[in-house]
Amino acid sequence: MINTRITELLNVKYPILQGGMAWVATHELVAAVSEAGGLGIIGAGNARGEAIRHEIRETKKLTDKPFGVNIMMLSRYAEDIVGIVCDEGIPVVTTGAGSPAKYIDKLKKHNVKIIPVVPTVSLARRLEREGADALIVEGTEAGGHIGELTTMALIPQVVDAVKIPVIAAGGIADGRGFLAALSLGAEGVQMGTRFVSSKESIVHQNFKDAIVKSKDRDALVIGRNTGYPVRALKNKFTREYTVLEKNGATFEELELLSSGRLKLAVLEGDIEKGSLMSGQIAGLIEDIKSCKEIIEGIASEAAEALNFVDSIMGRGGMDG
Ligand code: TUI
Repeated sequence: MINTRITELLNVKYPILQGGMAWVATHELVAAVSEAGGLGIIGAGNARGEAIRHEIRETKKLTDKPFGVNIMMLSRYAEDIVGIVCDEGIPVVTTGAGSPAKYIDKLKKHNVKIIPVVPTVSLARRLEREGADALIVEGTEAGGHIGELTTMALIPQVVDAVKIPVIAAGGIADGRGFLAALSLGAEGVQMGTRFVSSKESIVHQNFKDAIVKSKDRDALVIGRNTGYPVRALKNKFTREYTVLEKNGATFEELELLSSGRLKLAVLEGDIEKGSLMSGQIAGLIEDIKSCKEIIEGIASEAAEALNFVDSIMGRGGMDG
């Protein structure tokens, strides 16, 4: 039994969220995570509103458990999707790649809980003031678009700066990471890469195999100069990008090179030309498991990790 303000807020058995990843987090994965007792989250990415309405309806056919929608703030359809989420009675929205401040009032009016991803203490403070219900605090270990600070350093600083509950993300894929996040004061975790490499994700087998094969230093950052750094597994695409970046390519040239690359990896399994967005924890992932195995595994591994800590600290704590 895991009980935190996040399990209460989201009405879920486990305080484990699945990152709302573009192309990856479709109804199949989302329903599997929610059915397993976590919170599945549809990744809207750059998709049009009607495509997301379709994903929502398909998810509802597969589960009657709560699930959310992630709205990517750089998307030109973000506002449309806010409207659709309110229409469809979705209980929770997460956001990424920018501040959702201008949508908070509308979401609140429709009883939608709002949980922004934040990469800094200052944005965490601001969004708490503006009415966020909780925060996903994401370290630079994460995959996709990232901030600069590590999970280890950022989580306790945000926990001390705000009163609303914090969900840790970036670098977590098992029960040890989950327990570590709780130790830092988080009341839940969000995982992306671990769920990309799950049985139920629709990601092409080549991409899943690349995660399983990857080692500690394989998930690197491209696009630091553009202001939109992205972490992905190294391959032909990241090498080409890095060369262009070093040679002073313009933002537009780099955009053009990146366009369509995530879809290429996820749907077509092109692991050389595609963008294999993954976190640093990819190196830890050794097998493809079902979402139920992942989530239940985390609960039992966390209990084991706690026993290990207990054996060091002495049961009954430091004084015992
Ligand atoms: O959003 C993500 N991960 C993503 S979004 C994405 S699509 C994309 N591709 C290329 C460039 C940009 C986007 C692929 N992966 N994770 C959550 C996240 N949000 N990480 C960092 C942030 C973030 C960054 C800045 C959140 C807020 C923010 O605010 C800046 C400001 O003050 O407005």
